[in-house]
Amino acid sequence: MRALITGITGQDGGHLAELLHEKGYEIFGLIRGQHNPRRQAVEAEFPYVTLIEGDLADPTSIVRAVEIAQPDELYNLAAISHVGYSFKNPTLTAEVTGKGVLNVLEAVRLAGLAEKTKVYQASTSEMFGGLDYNRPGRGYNEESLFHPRSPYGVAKLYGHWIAKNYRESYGMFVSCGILFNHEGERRGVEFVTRKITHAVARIKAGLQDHIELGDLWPKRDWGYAGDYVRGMWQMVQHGTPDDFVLASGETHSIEEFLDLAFAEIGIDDWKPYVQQNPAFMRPAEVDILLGDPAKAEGVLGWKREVDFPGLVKLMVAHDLNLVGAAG
Ligand code: NAP
Ligand code: F7E
Repeated sequence: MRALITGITGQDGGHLAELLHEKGYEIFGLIRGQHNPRRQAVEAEFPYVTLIEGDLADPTSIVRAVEIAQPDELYNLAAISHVGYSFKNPTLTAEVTGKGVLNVLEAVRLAGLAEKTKVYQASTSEMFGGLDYNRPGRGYNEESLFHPRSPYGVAKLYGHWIAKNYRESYGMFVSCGILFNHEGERRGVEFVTRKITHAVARIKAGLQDHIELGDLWPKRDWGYAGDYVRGMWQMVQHGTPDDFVLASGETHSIEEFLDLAFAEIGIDDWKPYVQQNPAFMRPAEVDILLGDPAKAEGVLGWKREVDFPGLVKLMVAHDLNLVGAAG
């Protein structure tokens, strides 16, 4: 089996490359930029991945990548994925995170692979927006209304609908995973969970004395990325293309994340170590996200293995090792 992963340098790209390698796939990864600073790290960690230069905003480069890879499965994970950044670069976000999906789907068609290549599209819980919390206590599912609250969420919603449109119009196998937040040791330090665990480790090591964050009350449905890429693969192996929510079914505030992360280094009261900085607040916030993964669990047999405390523990342990403060 041959797979093409866009977003190979990202968190999910790394976990998925590992999973597909274990399963014996020949893996191709799309990498952007003349001199991508993450290239060396990817080459070192995943020597079995063949890198192909291309940019989601450049349609011809995607056609070329698809022609080279001739993939049985294409996982479209590339995106401008940071919600805060998308407010500052909304046009670029629309081009890459939104229209980039169209470029991928068209590339598959233009390469004559519409019947062969199964496509996975990385949709997101940010499409729900948290305002229309219409299933209290149970969480959003595949039937819930969308109300995105950021340029990122709006761009992803375009990607989601164009993916469904190609499924319906051309009979292509295109499945959309509506994934709630998933984190882990590969998460970028610009996201709140990793920012916290990295800072906690550095505080333990005496390398910094506080952390600056934005709003602490928003709640997220956090899971472990390794569990979620397994769900992506299961969606693509399913007999028919469809949409699936992957979520933990629990929601926790950033304050709760701080409680557990600081407890790992023996600090019960984190307040003296946290300062609020408006620079990390967003023009519109998603207050609460909670997902209902019943369909994925029932139809695909998907099950997460890492729970919320386990996630915080593994991230802090990883970062303590990273900064040399373990033990
Ligand atoms: P990530 O770590 O931010 O990775 C994003 C990837 O996209 C990076 O490899 C980046 O490459 C690549 N990329 C950005 N712009 C590109 C462009 N113009 N052309 C080609 N590649 C480009 O994201 P992630 O957490 O792995 O998430 C994977 C996907 O799932 C994303 O689409 C994200 O929006 C979506 N998603 C994530 C979550 C989550 O909680 N993690 C939840 C729901 C959905 P560079 O190295 O070149 O920057
Ligand atoms: O923010 C708040 C922030 O940036 C989580 C992406 O993978 O998941 C991710 O999007 C919450 C928000 O993730 C800081 O305002 C407070 O309420 O870690 P985040 P996100 O926005 O939920 C979804 C599902 C995706 O699809 C996205 O691609 O934390 N927050 N203080 C902060 N957030 C950040 N980044 N930095 C802070 O200092």
